[in-house]
Amino acid sequence: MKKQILDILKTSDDFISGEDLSRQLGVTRAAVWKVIHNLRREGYPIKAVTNRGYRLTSTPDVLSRDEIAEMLMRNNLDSIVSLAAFEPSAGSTNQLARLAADLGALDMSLFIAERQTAGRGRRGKSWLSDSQEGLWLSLLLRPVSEAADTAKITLFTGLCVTEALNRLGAQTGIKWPNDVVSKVSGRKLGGILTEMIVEENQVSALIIGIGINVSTQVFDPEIAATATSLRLEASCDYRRIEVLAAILTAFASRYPDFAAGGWIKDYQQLCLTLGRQVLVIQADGTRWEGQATDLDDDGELIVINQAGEPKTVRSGEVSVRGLLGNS
Ligand code: BT5
Repeated sequence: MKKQILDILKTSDDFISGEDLSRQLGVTRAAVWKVIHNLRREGYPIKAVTNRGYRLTSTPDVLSRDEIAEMLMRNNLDSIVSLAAFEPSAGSTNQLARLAADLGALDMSLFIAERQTAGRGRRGKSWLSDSQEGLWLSLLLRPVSEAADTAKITLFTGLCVTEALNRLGAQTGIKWPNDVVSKVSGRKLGGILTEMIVEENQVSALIIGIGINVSTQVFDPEIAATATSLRLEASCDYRRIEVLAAILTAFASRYPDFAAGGWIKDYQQLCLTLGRQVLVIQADGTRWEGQATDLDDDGELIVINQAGEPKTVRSGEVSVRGLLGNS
């Protein structure tokens, strides 16, 4: 009944009386009132006026199981993606996915938390996400194609996310390998963390974690100088459900071509690192500078060092000069 009442409110331009709702649905007015009360608690701004009834005053930024299920259907994604978990709060959606993988979760299972209390970045770094102001999700993939390693799928996902955000009117690019950054401010809008589950020397699942700051206006001091959100960049409101729809649509439409690799040239177009002076910080702490010129077929970065020699950068961390967010 909740979904029916919500659908009626969403499609009606005027107030609708409790009596009409109770008649249409064949329930008591008290039952209608209870549902309205619960919808308000979920965040739907429903105005109630005596003798007129109820009206949804705006389309709110509500993320719920029902909203996600409906969005998947609307975008013909329901046969591709299955919502495996939606939690008001979780440590990390990648962790939720990992536990579900052990229990046999299927390909394209989606895990979402409205807030994360222990969000993770790469190499033990943290991802600050203890608020409903962003989209925090993980996608579990399996069986894993031959071509899928964590590095490549991370780049691929970065491409899909960036294209999706740009389709929504943002101006974003990718800082190699996994930062989604604003082309305007150079600040970090989102990031991707891919983890691999290996069983008996075989990759049994890949977990792709995606974090996007959507409506944040004030950041934790730790990242205040380097982070940004869709809201801050575009000065307009985005709803998490539309960002989710755009990302899943982009991913689902490109994924069949992932193994063929032709997408690397599209990644290059959006990669803000190419053509820039970069500081390469290797895993052992060694630092050197050079000019990032290209990506090879595996998505590894080619950097010309100061002696003019091309070097392939794989595991070292690259920070890009001239851009903020050199995390
Ligand atoms: C990343 O790591 O950028 C990967 C972020 C992945 C987050 C998603 S959310 C869903 C899923 N569940 C998880 O637990 N994680 C994934 P890295 O490149 O290592 O960047 C981490 C650095 O980004 C931190 O050290 C901070 O400097 C910065 N940072 C942390 N939180 C941020 C935020 N909300 N916005 C912008 N920058 C942030």
